[in-house]
Formats: sequence, C-alpha cells, structure tokens
Amino acid sequence: MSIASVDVIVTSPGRNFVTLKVTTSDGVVGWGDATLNGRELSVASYLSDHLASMLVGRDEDRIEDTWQYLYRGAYWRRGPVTMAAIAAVDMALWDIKAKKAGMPLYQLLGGASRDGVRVYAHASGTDFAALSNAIAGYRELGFTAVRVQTGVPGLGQIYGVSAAGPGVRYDYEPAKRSGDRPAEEQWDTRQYLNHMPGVFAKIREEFGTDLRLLHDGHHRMSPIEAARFAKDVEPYDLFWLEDATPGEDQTALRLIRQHSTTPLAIGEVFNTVYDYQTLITERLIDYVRSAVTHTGGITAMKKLLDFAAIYGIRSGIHGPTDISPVGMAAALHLDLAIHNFGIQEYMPHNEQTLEVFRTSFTFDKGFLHPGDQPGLGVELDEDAASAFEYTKAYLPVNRLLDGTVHDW
Ligand code: CS2
Ligand code: MG
Repeated sequence: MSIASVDVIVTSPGRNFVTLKVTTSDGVVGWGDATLNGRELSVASYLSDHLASMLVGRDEDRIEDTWQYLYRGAYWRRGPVTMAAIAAVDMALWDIKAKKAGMPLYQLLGGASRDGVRVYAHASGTDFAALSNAIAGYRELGFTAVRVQTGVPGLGQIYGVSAAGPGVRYDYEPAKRSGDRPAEEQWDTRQYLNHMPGVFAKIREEFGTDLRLLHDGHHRMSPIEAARFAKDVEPYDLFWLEDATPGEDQTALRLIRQHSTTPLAIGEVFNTVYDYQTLITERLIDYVRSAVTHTGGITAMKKLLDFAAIYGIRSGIHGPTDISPVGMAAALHLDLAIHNFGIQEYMPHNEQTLEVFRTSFTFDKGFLHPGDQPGLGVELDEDAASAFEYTKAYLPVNRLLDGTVHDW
C-alpha cells in the first residue's frame, strides 16, 4: 500500500478553509485541515507546490517517519505555515490509519478517558445587556462554560465582540473580506482595564458562581498590565485568562504569576513545543491553547500534551470557526483520549460550512463527542466545496488611540 494522490482543496463557505486530501493506492481517503486564517494560500502552496510530489509513493502507515521527514527534511524549522502543512498531512495519515483499522481515531490514541468533552462557547455583546443575553442563551443550550468578551465604552468594534445584536449564536467571523487591506480597529488598554472587572462582577451577580467563565486578553496587555488584570479579576474565579500578554515573551508570565492565582492559558499562535518550553517547565501557564491544525498535527500535539501533563498542565485546544471541522474533529479525538484534558473551545460552524464538511461529532448538555465512525469522522463533499470560491480575507490590524500599531 502507498499514497497514490495528494490534493489541496480551498473552499470558502462563509470563510476560507484549506483541506488536504490524501488517497491511498487502495482508495482509502484521509483528510487534513491546513487552514491558517488570513494566510490560507501560503499553506495551500506549501502543500501543492512542495509536499504533494514528495508524498506520492510513500507508505501511508509510516506516520512518525513522514512527520520527521517533513519537519527535518525541510531544513527550515517551525513557523505557522510549515507546521500547518505538516499538520494537514499528519491528520490525513491518522484518518487513513484509523479507517483501515475500522475504528474511531481516539481508540488508536489509548481509548476514551471520559464519556464526553466539556466545551465552552463564545458569549459576547457590545454592551452588558447583549452579553448577558448571549450568556443566558448559551446556558439554555446546556453549555457549562462560556468565554465572555464585551465592548469597552468609548471604543468602537474591538476583538471578540459580535455586532450581530441580541441572540444566542453570533456568527462572529474576525477575518474581514475587505479587499487587499485588513480592516483597522482602535484600542485603549487603560479603558479596558478599568472596565472589565465590573463586567465580571455583574456576570457573577446575575449568573452565580457555578458557570465557568473564560476571557481572552488576546495578547493586548503588557506584562504588568496583565498582572494587574489577573489580580483584579481573582474574586470572579475565572476558569482561565487567555493570552494575557504576548506569549512568545515566555518569561513575562513570571510577573503575572507573582501577582495572581488566576489560571492562565496561552498558545494559539504557537506552532511547536519549543514555544512552550519555559512556560511549561516553570509552570507559568495552566492550559495549552494550541490547535492541532497549527502545531504539526496529532503526532506533535500528543507529544506536547504528554509533556505538559508531567507539569500538571492541561489541554485547552483552540477551536474557533477558522479551524475547520476536520481540525475540530482531530482535537476531539485527542480530548477524549488524553488524561490531562482541560476544556475544548467550540464555536459552531455555519450551515454552509456543514454542507461542505459532513461531521459526525455530537453535542449534548455542554459536552461534545467525536463519534464512533472509523477515522476522524469528517468527510469533505468536493462538489459542495467547489461552489464556494476563495475570497481574500484578513484579520484586523489594531491601533492605539495615538495611531501606534498594537496587538489585535
Ligand atoms: C481567538 C481566535 O478563539 C480564540 O481564542 O483568539 O478566535 C482568534 O482570534 C482567531 O483564531 C484568529 O483567526
Ligand atoms: Mg484566543
């Protein structure tokens, strides 16, 4: 048996996705997610122009050897484009191996360690009324955990806040189809720092202490600002404060740890275990945020999460709508199998996306299950995919009030 063909499918059912299709000489098909929001075509080219030809003819069962061949063989190491391309190949090969074994992928990862995967939804609102409405709606749907993001008085559209108006499911898509230039947003950390603790106080007052609350700082605070924020929100018992400060400055987290016991989550913009080395060995974080799609696939994520487990650190795999249903399924199989599971992000994809990607994972009372189909349990409908042309879309650029470019 060998890899007979490797195809890259770019489709845009409401937002852009890049998917790898690997087919064996016996006709077994494996799927891999290669979506990198705002830089999709770079990964598509890395796969079709460089990897596809070197994969044809290889033994599809040699997953570890293929991973090492693509990682070390490229000479140039790490980076979001390379690791997303390797991730897609890795996911497809695991999908094939599990299909050939006739079992869902989690069975090859050690079997289920839990009955279901606790997930959190994205509740947001331009003001407290809209935010409260969203939280109530997700709680109605059975979610036991919500990420809360809200507008800051005096600022316009900011990260993480849907302008879709009251309702439960905000189709919040940060990448804007704004031609060749990213949209620009305005930011002021001081107004944010002064506003947010009161929002958490009101949420706790309205919804009690049981609901797990998460919040995403989205890289926008300096280390000392993040230390202050983490200390100020301690009374509201956050499940985690995410991306409190740019995580590539790993030792900056020491400062936050000195001031607060608010749990910290970092890593959605990371792409190898080396990005975490200090954060994990010094226990500067509590949750690993990487996506399977951006961190070299299932092979690499399993190693990363096993390394984190040694230090008492748990998973919090990234699962926004710019991770495709294939990447989401890969996360769910890992979530079900590993011991040090924390929580899984779940932004439901829109109807158009679910026409293209036929999924088998199920949601029940705040928990997801990957399903027991052989493989990952997601199939891409190529005819449906061909109806949605790629459309350039970029994540916003953030500027401080004086015009200085800032983290978005
Ligand atoms: C966010 C992401 O889900 C999250 O935690 O940080 O939605 C992020 O903004 C997007 O993945 C960027 O494409
Ligand atoms: Mg985030």
